[in-house]
Amino acid sequence: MRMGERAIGRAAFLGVVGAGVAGLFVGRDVVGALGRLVPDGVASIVPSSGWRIYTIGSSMPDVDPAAYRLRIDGLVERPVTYGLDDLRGMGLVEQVSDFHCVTGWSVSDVHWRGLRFGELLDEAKPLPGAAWLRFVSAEVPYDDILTMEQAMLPDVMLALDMDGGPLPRPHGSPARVVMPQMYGYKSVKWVDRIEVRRDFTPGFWEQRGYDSDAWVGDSNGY
Ligand SMILES: Nc1nc2c(c(=O)[nH]1)N[C@H]1C(S)=C(S)[C@@H](COP(=O)(O)O)O[C@H]1N2
Ligand SMILES: [Mo]
Repeated sequence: MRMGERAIGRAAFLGVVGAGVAGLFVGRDVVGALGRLVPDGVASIVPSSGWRIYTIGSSMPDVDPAAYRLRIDGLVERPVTYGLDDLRGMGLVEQVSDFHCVTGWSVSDVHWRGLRFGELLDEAKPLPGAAWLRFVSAEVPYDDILTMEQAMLPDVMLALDMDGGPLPRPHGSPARVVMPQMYGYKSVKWVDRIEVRRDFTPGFWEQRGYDSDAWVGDSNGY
């Protein structure tokens, strides 16, 4: 039963990714893609570091940092919208953590700077019953969801910076979730909306057979 679910899940993941025109840039293609898409300084660092760049579309979102708005709404006292300057004016924290994709690759010691969700939700004030945070990507229809408790764990953040510079576009500029305790599909890139919810709703990969509780080493994608 579990094996069957796992096989279906992995097949679905690979099938959908493979079907995309540019769903996955791997190996040497990463060099070309990043070389085109990120500043030289970053491109020289990223290709050797083991990252695979994922997107579900044929091109990744190109978000103008000046026009970027993050909306926090749903089960909150006060829906709020923040620009990048607003976010950078909050209490940014730094961390070093490992990143694991369910397909089997990992990157160690990634340096992130960003916001803890406690700080980020402070002004919006989640209402009683708020139990889930759904992260909506500018890359429609990618989304994923964490329980409020999971989102408050140490080392979970909305990252704005990575390895000493602003988040590169392929990694989700200008803001992405980082949830190191779970597989990478929980770490939504190009986040432009956080919906505070009472109830669970399955994320993009969860609709395709993956666990919502995607603990590294202990979920159906392992
Ligand atoms: N919007 C969006 N976020 C996403 C994905 C995606 O395809 N689209 N892929 C996820 C998966 S499966 C992984 S492993 C990580 C990969 O992060 P990277 O592309 O920065 O290497 O992003 C996650 N977040
Ligand atoms: Mo992944």
